[in-house]
Amino acid sequence: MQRITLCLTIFVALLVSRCSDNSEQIKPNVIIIYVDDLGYGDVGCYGATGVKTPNIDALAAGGVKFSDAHSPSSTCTPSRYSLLTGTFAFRNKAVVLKGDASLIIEPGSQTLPSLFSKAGYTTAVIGKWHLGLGDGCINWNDSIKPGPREIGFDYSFLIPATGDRVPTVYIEDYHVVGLDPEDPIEVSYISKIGDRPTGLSYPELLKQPADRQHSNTITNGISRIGFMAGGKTALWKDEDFPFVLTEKAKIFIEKNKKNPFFLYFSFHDIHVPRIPNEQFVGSSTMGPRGDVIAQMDWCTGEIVKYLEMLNIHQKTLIIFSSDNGPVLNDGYSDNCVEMLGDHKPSGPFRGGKYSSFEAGTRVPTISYWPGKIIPGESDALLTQVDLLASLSSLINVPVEHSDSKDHLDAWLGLSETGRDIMLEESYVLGLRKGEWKYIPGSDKDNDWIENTKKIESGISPEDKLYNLRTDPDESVNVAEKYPEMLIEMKAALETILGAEYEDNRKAEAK
Ligand code: NG6
Ligand code: CA
Repeated sequence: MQRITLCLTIFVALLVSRCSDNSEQIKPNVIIIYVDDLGYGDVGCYGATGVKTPNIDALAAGGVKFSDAHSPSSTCTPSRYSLLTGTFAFRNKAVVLKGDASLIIEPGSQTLPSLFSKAGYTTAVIGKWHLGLGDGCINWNDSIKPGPREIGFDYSFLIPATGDRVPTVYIEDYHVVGLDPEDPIEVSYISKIGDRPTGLSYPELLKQPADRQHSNTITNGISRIGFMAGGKTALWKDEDFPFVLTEKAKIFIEKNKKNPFFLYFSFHDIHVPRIPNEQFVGSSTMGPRGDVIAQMDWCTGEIVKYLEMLNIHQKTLIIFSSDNGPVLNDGYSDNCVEMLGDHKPSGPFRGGKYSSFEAGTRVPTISYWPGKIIPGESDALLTQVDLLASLSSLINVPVEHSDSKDHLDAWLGLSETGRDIMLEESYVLGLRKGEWKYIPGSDKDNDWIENTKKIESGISPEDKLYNLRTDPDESVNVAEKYPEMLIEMKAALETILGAEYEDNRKAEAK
């Protein structure tokens, strides 16, 4: 009798586990934790020395840590465009947007959130947006649309563009949070409006000195790009970002703990202005830039702990990554250069944000799904452009897409085979094929990146070919030594770009 009971118990347990396996396989929650401007070497498990990131390190230890995973582009808007649409940014000429730009994703088009919706998920974006809002002329005091809701998100709580651009207010679904109708918001990226002081006229009011471009309207003691009037009761406090955004994420998770959800949790950190909450001031040896890394690590840990508390961590796939590589001085004087010490934001790679060298797009990337993903490391060549096809395959709404490819097995650490050929977008395009990297010659101006940002841009007239296996920091151009490989890479890039790209380029040059 005892034996029969035992066998029955095992049988039922197996059945339950298979059923739950199946349902989990089809509908795990998915959270993309998207950090802004986080470099390859900026977290502990990737070699950071000036700051500790125990929560991210724990994700890497319990998940798959990727060594060759890439953001689609070396700047924000193009990367986010590609992440959400699965389409290369050059196809839509996506560039870093002003804070009053229109939505650059076609309403109703196929996007990551719309695919999740199709699979029965509740979807949300919380944090930095920077993909434009409205369809021409935004009235910040009215219903702001089209926006995230029109491209598949059920809920949105946004920093509309970046922390350094006006308007410095949150937008929840269609409306500015806390707006007093008697004090309407006006925004201009052309000329000064309203009577708020600017950084140029009142530098003594600033928490951090700024360059000319970041010296327009001051809000919360920080001068921004662009001018803004009104909206006094709605202004954000930069120091509150970690708490406000994490709280909104927790509320969304709690509300949806019983249904499958997709959360695109997009941090302001570690973009400029880097204004850590007092709780994190001094938590690194690198000043504000290190402190906001610690802050961002804390936010990551809060989400993981919350999933565990709700006991849904084993039903949740987390993908942690960044939208582009690192930058030090990006407009504000926050001592990031002086206090860097031996910390290497780009890790062993060359370049950084804005650059076509590897550090422009090669970013810390971790997949974490306790009980499902077997912890380990992977050298698979991956790009976030593929998350559209890969995650849609995970939730069983597979798509055929010309740019986004299904590499789900690699993203889950089940295979080391990622991309054969991979595009890296920046001010010029780069191409990877296995250990080879090609950067076409270009006559574009590189002065702004090289001299103002002090980042090696990768832009120069000659074609460049590197072998990353023997030369990971792209220091020896072997284009002349391997002419056949150069021809092969050129042809591969032309195939991706297509005739239309070349026609546009010629038309622009005229
Ligand atoms: C640049 C800003 C920079 C940053 C960047 C966008 C300068 C002089 N200004 O125009 O501070 O806001 O846009 O960064 O570089 S991103 O991460 O959103 O792409
Ligand atoms: Ca960025």
